[in-house]
Parts: sequence; C-alpha cells; structure tokens
Amino acid sequence: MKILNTFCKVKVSGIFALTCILIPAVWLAGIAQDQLLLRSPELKILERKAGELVVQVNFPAVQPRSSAFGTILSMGDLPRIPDSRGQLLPAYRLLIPGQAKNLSVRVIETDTAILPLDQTPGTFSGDQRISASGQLDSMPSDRKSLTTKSFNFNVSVSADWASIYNLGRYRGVLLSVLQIQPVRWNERTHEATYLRSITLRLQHPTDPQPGQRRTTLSASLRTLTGSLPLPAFAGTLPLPPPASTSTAQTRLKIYVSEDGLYHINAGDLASWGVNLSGVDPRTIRLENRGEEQPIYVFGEADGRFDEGDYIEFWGEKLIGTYIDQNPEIYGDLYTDVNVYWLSWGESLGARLIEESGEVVEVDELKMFRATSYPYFTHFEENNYYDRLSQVSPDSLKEHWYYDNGVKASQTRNYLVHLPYPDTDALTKTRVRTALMGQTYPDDYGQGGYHHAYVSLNDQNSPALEAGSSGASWWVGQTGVILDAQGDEGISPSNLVHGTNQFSIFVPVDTDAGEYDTILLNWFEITYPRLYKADADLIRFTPPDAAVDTLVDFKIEGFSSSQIDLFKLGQSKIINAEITPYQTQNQTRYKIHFQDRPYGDREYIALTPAAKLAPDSASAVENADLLSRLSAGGAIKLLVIASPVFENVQAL
Ligand SMILES: [Ca+2]
Ligand SMILES: [Ca+2]
Repeated sequence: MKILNTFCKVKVSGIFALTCILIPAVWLAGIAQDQLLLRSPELKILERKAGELVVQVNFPAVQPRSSAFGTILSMGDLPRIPDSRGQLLPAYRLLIPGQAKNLSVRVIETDTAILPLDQTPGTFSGDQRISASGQLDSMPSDRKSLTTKSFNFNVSVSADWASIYNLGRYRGVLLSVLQIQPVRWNERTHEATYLRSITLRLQHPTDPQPGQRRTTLSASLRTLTGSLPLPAFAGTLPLPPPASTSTAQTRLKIYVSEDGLYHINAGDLASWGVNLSGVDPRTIRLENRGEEQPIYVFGEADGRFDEGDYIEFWGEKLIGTYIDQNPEIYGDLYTDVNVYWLSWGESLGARLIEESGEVVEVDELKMFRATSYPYFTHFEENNYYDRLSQVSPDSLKEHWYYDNGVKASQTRNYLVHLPYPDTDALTKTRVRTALMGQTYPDDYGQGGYHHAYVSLNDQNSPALEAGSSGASWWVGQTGVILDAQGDEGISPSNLVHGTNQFSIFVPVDTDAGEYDTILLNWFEITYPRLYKADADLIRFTPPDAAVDTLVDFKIEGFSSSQIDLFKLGQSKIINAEITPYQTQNQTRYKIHFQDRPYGDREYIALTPAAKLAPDSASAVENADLLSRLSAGGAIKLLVIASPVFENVQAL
C-alpha cells in the first residue's frame, strides 16, 4: 500500500478555488485525527431558511482492509453497496419526506482526499462463511451474487456525489432518499477518491400540495432522517372499488405459530363467522402452502356437521423457509405464523385414517420393546437485533439473536427444559449451535478473531469449540455452526429431567482481547428421551434400532384417561390400552399400544388439555388475484421495504 494521500478542497459555487496538496500520510496524523475518531458521518445544519437547508456532512476516514472478498474500503460504520461495477463502496443515505421531483440537492463545497491502492476493491459475490471444520465455504452464489448482473436495486449510479431518488409511500407520506456516495474508485488511475466533508444545499417545498396536509413523521422514521428539519406532507390514498361478492366462496384462513394438535369445534367456527350447517363435513379439506393435509373430522359419517362434531389437525409454525440457502436461518425471516386454509363444499377431503393399535403380541421375542428415542429440541429466542454493519444488507442473513452477545471473559448460561432424558442410554446427546461473530477487524485488520467454548451442563466436547487462540480462522461478522454428534456428542448421563444449562464461554486469548464478542443465534439438543409425557403431551418416534419390526410402546405420565394418539400425516390410532397407576399419591394414566412403523414415522399422544386453539382465524373470500383484478375487486398489496431502510443506520 502506498503511503500517500492527496487532499483537495474544491469550492463549486460562488468563487471557484482549487487547492491540492501532495504530502506523505505520516505528516497527516494530526490533521486527520478528528476524522479517524469518527465512526459515523457527522451532519451539521449550517443554514436554514424557508424552503432551503445548507448542511455539511463530515465523513469518517476511509480505510482499506483485507477480507475474504479482497480489499474492502470501509468508512466508519457506513454500509457498503455495490457501485456500477459491483464493487462494494460505502454509501450514506438519509430518508427525507417528499418526492424527488420537488426536491433538489446541489453540492456547494467538497473536501476530498485520494487514496492510491495496489489492489482493486473486492466485489461481493455470495455470502461467505466459515464452516465448523474451518473451511471457508461459499454459499451458493447463484442466489445471492451481488455482481452488477444480478444487482437489481434500482438506483441509478450518479456521477454526482449526492443524489435524491424516490423511495415510496409510508402512511400517506411520500419518501425520498438523499444518497451520498463518498468513495469513488478510479480503475484507470487505481485511486480511491473520497469525501472528507461535503456541503450541500437542499431545496424543498414549504407548503402542502392540494389534497395534502402537514403531518409529522413517526418516531421510527424520524431516526432515519438524521434529524433534518424538513416538513412532511401526507395525502390520502384513493379508496379501492368495492369488492365483488357475487361469485366469491368463503374459506377459513387459520393462523398457527406453534407446533401442536389443533382442535376446532362448531362454536369456534361460529366465532370466526363460519357456519357449516348444510355442508357435508366429508368435503372439509385443509391446505398448507398449497398441499392438502389429512385431518380428523369427528362425527362426519352422518353427512352433517353437528353441535358436538369437531376438526383436529397437526399444525406447525413456519420454519425452514431459507434453510437450504443459509442453514443459520432456522425460522422464517419475517414471521413464525403459518397459514392453514380450511375449505368445504367440493370434493371429499383427505383424512387421517383410523388404525388399530391394539396390543396383539405378548411374546417378547416377536416385538421390539421401546425404551427411549432420539428427541430433537430447537431453542431460539429472537430478543436482540443486530444490523451487522459488515454484512451486505442484501445478503440472506439472520439478524436476530438471543441477547447482545457474550463478551470476552464472560460466560453466559441459557437454561432450558428437557423432559425425561434416558440417562442410561448408550447413544450420546447431539448439541448443535449457530454462533455469529459480532466484533470485526479494525481499519488495520486487527482484532477480529473469535474464540468460544460451548458446553451442556458443564460438559464439553472438542466439537464445541469455535475459533481458537492460535491459528484463528473465525473472524469478523461471519457465522459458525458447531455440531457435536456421534462419538463427539455429550453423554446423556449428566442430563436431568427439567432444567439443564447450555453455556457459552468466551476466553480473552485472541487478538481482539477483551473486545471479542459473539452472538448466539440458536442451539439444538437431540437426546435419548424416555417414553413419558410431559405436560400431558409427547411427540415421539420409534427407537432408531426398531426397523421393520412390531414395536411395543408404553407411555406414562398422563393426567387423564382421555389420551388421543396420532401417527402424523397418516392415522389416528384407536384401541390402545389405557390404564391408571399410582405415583406420589396421584393417579396417572399410561397408554400401551403396538405398531409396525414403516419409514420415518412420528407420533403424538396427548390429552385434551394439551390440544391447542389456533392463534386466530378469519373467513376470507375465496377468489384468486387475477379474477379479483378482472372483477374490479379490492386487493390488498404486500409492500416490502427497500433495502434502503436497512442501510440507513439506527433501524
Ligand atoms: Ca355429525
Ligand atoms: Ca435467531
């Protein structure tokens, strides 16, 4: 890297003056001190009069550093966006109220510097990550490549330092973006020219247009405007034409955000405005994400949906939408809520068949007696949002974490409930966790390494160490997924029924010293569990070793004799043997049944107390978008925020 900076001061309006000095950077230590201390751009209002603001923005120093993508030019905490060549360069964006055509920005003065570079700034292509084995992997780049070809963020790259473009409408207020691109890369001279400071004149309307009224921006939007005192005007949207109801048929949209068995009776349906009298209940069908789900409908054989009849189905929260693209995103980035559609009145719906689970075999040699099975639990709390300033806002990335992170020298414990571990089992407990680096190298490439130890009830495994103090390979804002399984798993002998402790310890032994901070995304524990219900419910599989054989299941721990048993997606199992027993002066019930499972089979046994009601449901007119459009009906649009909202700080 050449240690030469060039400083230029250019006055654009009024008297034109140009001074450039070429001096070694070591002399500049004093001059650039303020700039080096700056993390975020500093916005000053120099002048304010009707319809006009003069503002000055001082930028942090630009700093090149090496990364897996090549040289990165960073400027404080500014996000980087690809320029017309796909090179990631810092951008400063402020939301401003109004339409671009009514707003104008002129550059009055710039204070620039030049940074010659040996290397071309890196282009971003794909989300790089480091695997648990220490290899640098690339996520499939066909999905997230941010080169110019696939970069579809519709902003014209202007030759001006500052520009304004339309963003959209939020609660009736038209919004624009004031964008300053403080770094330019000149491929020919191999120099980056960057702003140290810029002074702008911003002109804006002072009075509302006809049909508009003066308004105030919401608090969340105000933080995105950088406190620029611009007036905001809101208009009212034209009302949509009334919906056509003549040919519409009603369906029930059911919202579910938890895995469980859902129970719906005639009273529930009435509360959502649905009356199935006169409907043949055998035509009731349930769909989720375009696929029909077999359900159980009690009392449908008589062709009438009567008072005591009900519908039961297995519902799941929305997970795994992006897991193939990025395994750290377990849930859905936008919602946990899954939608199940209930419809009726057409052809017969798919049903869970009734299957007998009667105990038919008593010869121990002719059956497999189930004692424990691998039970999977995923723990994730999304309490803390981190924008991850070093990660491209356009990459598919988890941004929600348990808390604000574990800092060097700290141990954080996460207490979790694990029902009935089989502490005598020979199989080990699998622990899998997704961690994220929060701290990153400074402008000189120092201090970005991470090191963490994960444990379960204070038991470690070599597979539960992330990064290291020596040849460190976990650096910056990248994720790791640790996976201790098989022989590297944890012994189940130190698990307990009830509260167990998952811990993360970050030692002070990397180049980041006491600043090293990592974030917990989620962790998963798969352990041998006994066939015992917890809170009147158990979700279970046959033991791993039971292949092509009759399996004898005995499940204890229910508080009621009304135990329902389902094989998920296939059947409701009847004729199981339910018997009371005494434990600690309480009457409990156990269920005994036999089944010959094929393939991957999952079961659930539960009492009515453990059945769930949907989060909510609403009757919705059944018409597709196209037929509604042609009928002139009302359409609700889903509006998704531009990445600009993410790029502007403080969201
Ligand atoms: Ca009936
Ligand atoms: Ca998360």
